[in-house]
Amino acid sequence: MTFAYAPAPESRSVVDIAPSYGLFIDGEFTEAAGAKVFKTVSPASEEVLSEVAHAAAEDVDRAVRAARKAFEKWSALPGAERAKYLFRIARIIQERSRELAVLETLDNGKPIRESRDSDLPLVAAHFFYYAGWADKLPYAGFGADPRPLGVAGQVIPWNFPLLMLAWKIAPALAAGNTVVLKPAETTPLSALFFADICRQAGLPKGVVNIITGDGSTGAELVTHPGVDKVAFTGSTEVGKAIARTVAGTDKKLTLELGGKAANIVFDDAPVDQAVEGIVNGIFFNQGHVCCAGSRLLVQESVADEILDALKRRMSTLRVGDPLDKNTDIGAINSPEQLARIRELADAGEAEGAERWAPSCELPSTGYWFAPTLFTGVTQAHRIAREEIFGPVLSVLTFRTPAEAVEKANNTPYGLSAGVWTEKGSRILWMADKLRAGIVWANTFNKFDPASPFGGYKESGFGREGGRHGLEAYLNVG
Ligand code: TXE
Repeated sequence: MTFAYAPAPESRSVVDIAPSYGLFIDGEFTEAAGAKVFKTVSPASEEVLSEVAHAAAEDVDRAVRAARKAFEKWSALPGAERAKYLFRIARIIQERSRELAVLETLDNGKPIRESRDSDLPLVAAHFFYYAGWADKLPYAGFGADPRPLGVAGQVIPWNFPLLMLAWKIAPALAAGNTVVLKPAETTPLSALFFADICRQAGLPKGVVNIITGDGSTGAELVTHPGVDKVAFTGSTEVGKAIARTVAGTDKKLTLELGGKAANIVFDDAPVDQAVEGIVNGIFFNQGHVCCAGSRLLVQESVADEILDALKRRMSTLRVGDPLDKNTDIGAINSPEQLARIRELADAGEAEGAERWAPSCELPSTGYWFAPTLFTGVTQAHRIAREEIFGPVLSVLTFRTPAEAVEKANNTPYGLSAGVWTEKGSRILWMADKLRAGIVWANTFNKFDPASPFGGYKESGFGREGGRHGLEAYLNVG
């Protein structure tokens, strides 16, 4: 699939950020009850970008009621009519992609090259893809009369704010549900711009509602009795807490949680290609990626060669201004996340692993972490077991394919894995043995709206994307 992209954004002047934003409920921006607000900050400059309403419990209730009211008409529309709105939204996203890419980079800290070439095209692609499904539901193997679930309460994280929104909203609307979505507190802006896009597309009032706030707002949303389906992407800890509160209710639930993926390099892998895949696997989006290849498993016989090439490549990575088109690694999204990364990296050193980072000067304001490599890592080390969610790679070695599988699967997570080898039979064998929702072969971090994405074990359950992602918003039968 190819899309026409806007030319490279050069500065933040292409986006007009208002000094304050309200909640988007029933097609209108409104103040929060009690007028509580919070600030959203650029992680690269520490500048306050805007003040955003903090939803109170009564706002959550108002949003759920608006979604419930809108559900009657929205779910009764012919699928082809719902598709028209989704196509319109997709086209507006393309038209406004330059503005949205800059906005996302400002609020999140990710390099503009990534928001422009990866996030925004995928966001539009998801709306196009699910628009195509909306009028085919009765003929797609979901039974003669698949029905939407009702009101979806969706809580998303800060690492891919607009893309996670698209993953959640596009299938929900295509299936005939209405939505109340809460973006993360450090990256609320692109969801609020999306609210404006819904208005621009003429989407009926109440079909999409955006409520901003912290975890308490998220908790109020997922426990609200008027919510029929809960979809959450975030930490495993919060996901488990949500699963406990949803258990015993009639709500449907999908969870997309953490990961500790192995990127497995065999001795026959082309070195340059594998090194690019390793770099992309762990340094894309500063490593704030649930499916990041955060453990490198390299076959012992080529470990030195791969590590030498990897260090040379890491020395060329540019860390700094996310709006600069030449930047490879942008800002860490928040001081809290930076503290988490530092704590785990320090634990790696304290536990005896060897730390290496290229010499690079980090800006004096903002939140930054240099691309970092740990060798001499054992499976007992915290950096081999816990999700770091930052630009930190833990290197382990193996001798046989069976040992690689054993080490790759030795984690409570099971979201993704990568295999680098020229042997097709080995790829198939590994894909069968690896306990991961996605196994990439000779590539990494490849996404497509038609492919289901989701985890085994503590990485969550349910799938987003593809036909499976649609089914998660339907009563089938
Ligand atoms: O996550 P939280 P945080 C992992 C990653 C990271 C760690 C902590 O390892 O270091 O989690 O990140 C909302 N009920 N991932 O603290 O708290 C919250 O407001 C309902 C992996 O940011 O889970 C935000 O909108 N909602 C992950 C969203 O949940 C609640 C992406 C995520 O925040 C809530 C992000 C509650 N009780 C972090 N508490 C991935 N799978 O990609 C918070 N929230």
